[in-house]
Amino acid sequence: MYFSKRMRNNRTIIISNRLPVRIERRDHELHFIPSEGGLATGLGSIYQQEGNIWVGWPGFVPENEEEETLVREKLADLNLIPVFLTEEELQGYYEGFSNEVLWPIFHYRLSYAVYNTENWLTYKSVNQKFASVVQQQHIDEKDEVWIHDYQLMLLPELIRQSNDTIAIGYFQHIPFPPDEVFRSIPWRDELIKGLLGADLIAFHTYNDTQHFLNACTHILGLPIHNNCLHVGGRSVFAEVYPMGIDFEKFSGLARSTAIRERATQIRDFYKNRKFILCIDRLDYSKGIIERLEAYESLLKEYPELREQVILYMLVVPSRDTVPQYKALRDEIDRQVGHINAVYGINEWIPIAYFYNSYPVEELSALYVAADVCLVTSIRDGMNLVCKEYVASKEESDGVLVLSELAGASKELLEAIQVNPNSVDQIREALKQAIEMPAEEQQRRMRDSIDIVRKFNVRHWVKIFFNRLREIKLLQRQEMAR
Ligand code: GDG
Repeated sequence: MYFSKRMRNNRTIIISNRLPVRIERRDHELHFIPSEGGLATGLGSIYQQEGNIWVGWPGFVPENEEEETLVREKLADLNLIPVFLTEEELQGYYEGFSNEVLWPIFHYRLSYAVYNTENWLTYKSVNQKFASVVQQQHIDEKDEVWIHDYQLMLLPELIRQSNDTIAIGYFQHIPFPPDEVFRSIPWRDELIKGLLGADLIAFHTYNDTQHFLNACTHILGLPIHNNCLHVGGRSVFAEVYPMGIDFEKFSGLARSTAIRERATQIRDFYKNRKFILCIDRLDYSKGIIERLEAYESLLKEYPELREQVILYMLVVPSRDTVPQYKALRDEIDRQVGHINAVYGINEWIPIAYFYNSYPVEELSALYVAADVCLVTSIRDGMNLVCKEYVASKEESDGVLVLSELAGASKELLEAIQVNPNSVDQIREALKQAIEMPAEEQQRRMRDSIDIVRKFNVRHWVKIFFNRLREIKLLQRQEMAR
């Protein structure tokens, strides 16, 4: 089912690299599994409304045209519009440019960037392909478009070119680096110009927003008034919208009998030892190696803690065809093997390490079971794991040890904050967390819970759209003058 102009007169179009669905081929049949991710939840109430759509790659390369048509039709029933990408396009746009240039540079890892003109050209052509798919949806000047993340930085301007007055918002889920770091990218001017097609450009933190604004003045020489840029007669705003989580979902799961029983089972299995939990995608930005070093240092410096603690580390497979990710995985295997071999005894293995992905119910049970949640990101746009942990702690004690370099540190001020590059700081924070009196745990957690509950993902969506509409109104009034 396609939407025609006649069917309705005002729509919201969400665009992201991935659609909020996973397609699996099992027993010669295709299965469509909705994503449970935070973005899908937050935007669910929007794109599922009749007439609204979500445009993105379905995470699936069809075998033939017939299969492509089938997928297209099935997705249309869910208000999802696919952008099909070939293996070559995925290689150049996603793995090559997005993950080997933008991801490392935006996470301050200059030496990890691999500049390749072919990949840049593919990134451009894939952004163009997204724009064409959006155009085919007959967008109207009254429609609203919300583009997500760094894979689609050129898209705001591409859509703007054929839609002068349409409302376009862009949200970047990862950090924006200082302008001199951003300058390293040979194609930086085009990337900024691409974003400036939007009316509202948003980030998780104040610093990211400032870095972006600095890049606009220092690299493109654009004048700025407060947080407002004037581009081709349009006012473009750069603002801070820290993303929240589906609080009710995580607090509800944590309260349920099934999850509580599962949490008790987990604790029993690990003999009620102090349970330190880490959950991350496999990524060098998450500081996994640094954390392992700190944990080893804890066992070395405080031998009395051996057998008293367990580090439960869940690493979710991600991008492991990119060489740096493969190397990271090997290094984690080596370090975990080393620590378990050197410090472990028959009755106790210091690290329970899983390279896997679990259902959200299991994640929730781990959050409930954990005495400590340890987040050591070297850079992180926000970090939702720590917020999910907080939301799961209304009825059980726990301490959050949080990197000061994760966006969430700007909100969760009651966490024990550490510099993730300091093995000593992480080690001492772990010790403090393990020994923290229950009363202090509860007091600190209560404050964090209040913040995570209030600034939840629905609130985030609501205030973003309110602001986008307000900006549009302002622009229209300016133009009418
Ligand atoms: C990017 C930015 C920013 C993890 N393992 C499993 C699983 N997860 C879920 C978690 C959480 C999400 O994945 C991870 O979110 P993060 O925010 O921690 O990290 P990124 O994936 O790097 O996300 C980040 C975010 O975008 C949002 O703007 O915060 O800074 O890098 O929700 O629960 N979910 C399931 N099984 C798992 O094994 N079901």
